[in-house]
Amino acid sequence: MSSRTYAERAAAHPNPLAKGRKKSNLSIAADVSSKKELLELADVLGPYICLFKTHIDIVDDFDQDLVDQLSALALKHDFMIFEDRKFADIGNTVKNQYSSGVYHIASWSHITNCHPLPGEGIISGLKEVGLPLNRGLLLLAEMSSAGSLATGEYTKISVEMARRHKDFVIGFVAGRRLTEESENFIYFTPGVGLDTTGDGLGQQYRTPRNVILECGSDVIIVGRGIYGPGKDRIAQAKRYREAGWSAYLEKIGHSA
Ligand code: S5P
Repeated sequence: MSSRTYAERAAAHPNPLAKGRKKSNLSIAADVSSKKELLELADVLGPYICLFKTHIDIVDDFDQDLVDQLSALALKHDFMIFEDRKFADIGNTVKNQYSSGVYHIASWSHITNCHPLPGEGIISGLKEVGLPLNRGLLLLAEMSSAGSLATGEYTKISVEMARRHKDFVIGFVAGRRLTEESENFIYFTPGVGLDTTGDGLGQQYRTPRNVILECGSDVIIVGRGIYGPGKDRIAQAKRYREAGWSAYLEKIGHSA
């Protein structure tokens, strides 16, 4: 089995965010609750990741200095920032949520995501804010949790919505590739773990190999598998990076 390389697909994508990668298809899901821990994760794991995913609203002591420092670390280690905001409201509301409030997400987060649930206006609203800033959007076409309603027709229509907004929608959060490679959408898959199959709250884990090689995704998103209780986070980040990257090399037909 052979696929096009990330570099070939990035070169063909109209959104500048799809370009420029290092040899990692690992995103950390940095779900920690203090500024100190978040910045520490970004600095310590920065060398091993292509993307740093945040839930900024779980940080107890958020301030502007946090995003200033995080942005500096993104430059230092060459990763992008993805605020996993999962917008889900009407266009006008998400526009305000994306640009304003406490977090001013659009001002620092290179990528964010939304549920297609409310219909296409959600993309149009976010685009009004994000496009002038060169931001990119991911649609949640599927979810990793048990019993997710984002399946079947919902997933199919999500893809159609993305196709109508290719200037802003750079890809999907999904469990598998849903489009031809020639369409150049990037796939980000959470629910990745090498040691467990679930978390008791509905999360379901699959391996990097399954996600990248068998299901055709591009980026693995890993949280607790890297920094969960008792884990050596650098050792785990290296392990997931290696597992994700060797699956990618196998997919494009190179030996690891
Ligand atoms: O379907 C999804 C979509 C997302 S973005 N399932 C998910 O788990 N996520 C996010 O990925 C979730 O919010 C969390 O930040 C991360 C998974 O974390 P882990 O600790 O289970 O690896």
